[in-house]
Amino acid sequence: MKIWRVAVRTMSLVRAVYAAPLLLMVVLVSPTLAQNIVVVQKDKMFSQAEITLKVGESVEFRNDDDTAHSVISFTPGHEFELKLQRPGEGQAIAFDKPGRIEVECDIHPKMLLIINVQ
Ligand SMILES: [Cu+2]
Repeated sequence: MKIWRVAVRTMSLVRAVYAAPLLLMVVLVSPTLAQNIVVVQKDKMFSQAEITLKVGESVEFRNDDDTAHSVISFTPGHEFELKLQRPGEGQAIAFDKPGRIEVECDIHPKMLLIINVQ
């Protein structure tokens, strides 16, 4: 019985020794992973009017509406267009240079989102 207990204790120690570097790796790697800010399209509006992110971070657009939306920017130097998003669809886009970007939906002209990339 005593041998069994020692074996169990040893196994726990082995597990802890292996788990510690893994845990440390997760802690060290996490800050370098780009953050994903979520913007929802609902009731023909973006969920936020303005967001701020760092260079390299991305925004995920999720259509929780009952109608399709586009996601498009005509801001000089920051032009982009995501494919038409039907209800339930989502897409992410990363921003790799600083700026103030106006994002619109060309189906619903009142939809506007300002993205500040720092
Ligand atoms: Cu729209």
